[in-house]
Amino acid sequence: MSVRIAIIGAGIMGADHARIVSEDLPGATLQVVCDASEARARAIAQACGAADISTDPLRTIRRADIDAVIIASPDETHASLSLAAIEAGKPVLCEKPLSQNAGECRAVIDAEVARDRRFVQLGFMRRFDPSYREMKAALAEGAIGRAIMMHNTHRNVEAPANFTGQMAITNSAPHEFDAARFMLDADYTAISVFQPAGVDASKTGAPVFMVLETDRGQIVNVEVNNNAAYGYDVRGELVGEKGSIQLTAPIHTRRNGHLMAFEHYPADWRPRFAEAYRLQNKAFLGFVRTGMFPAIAADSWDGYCATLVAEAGVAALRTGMRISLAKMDRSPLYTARQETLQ
Ligand code: ISE
Repeated sequence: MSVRIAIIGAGIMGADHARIVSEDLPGATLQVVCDASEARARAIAQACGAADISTDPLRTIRRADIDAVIIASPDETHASLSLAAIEAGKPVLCEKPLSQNAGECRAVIDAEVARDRRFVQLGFMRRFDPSYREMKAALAEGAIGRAIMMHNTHRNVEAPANFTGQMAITNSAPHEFDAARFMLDADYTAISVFQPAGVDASKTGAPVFMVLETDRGQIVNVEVNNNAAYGYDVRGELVGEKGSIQLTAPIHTRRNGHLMAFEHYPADWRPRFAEAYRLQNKAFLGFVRTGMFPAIAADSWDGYCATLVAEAGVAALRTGMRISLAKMDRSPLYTARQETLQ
């Protein structure tokens, strides 16, 4: 039987998930599109052939004709809606961040631990991206020896209007916090945050440069520039003792002319990570079907770790200090890796 999915939030990512479920996910049915705006829910539902629409997320989650939920509503609703899905016993694919508040992430973890089951697959989709996967596989094969540093660059064309000064750290950078932590198989011990002189820090999307230290002695740096103007550009380089591995974006053509070469940059993250989203959502469908949490997916614990670093990053930016992070013991629920993805 087809897995009936509700999408909560019909903004940029909700619409993309609706498209993936309806076009690219055999075995899944787009049952309900729910949004605070009925008109937006209807538009996406019509475009993607959803059976129904709603403006009430809690009722949607509890509906008997819903097997699983994709949460793509604003960041501040992610944790409470994940909790509602856990209470209803339904698996969730929740967009990142799990919350911008570590206490709220903890509440989700507590709810899962109480039920001795993971329900939340967190949308750190870069773990599924072929370039990050190849980097991780090459590292595991010993191609560059011991990994000692990772450089990360994350640029958007323009920060969305609802962005605050902190969201470079709490909304954008969590992708790198998670990707580097996953790549290096390490936890962070400290973060320092720098900002170029003269930028208006209260302005949406002011650039930040972060330096993180891991419990395995590695250094990770992350530049987030949400007003880079020229295109969506994510770069990464993993440096080992015997070599380095750079990510490359899926570019299909290069134009040559006028003594120059041109490559195309996408306007936002969706084309760059289209395959990552597709593979992530496919893994989620497998999770719903089998109950086995996908081996490489991020869970609530990973979301909690990213939010803790983000909170420390915000404090580091405010105070100009290097902020240490305490070592934490994770519940055995989050150490189990049951499923191997093909
Ligand atoms: C946005 O929320 C995303 O998740 C995108 O992947 C990221 O590139 C962007 O910076 C975030 O603001």
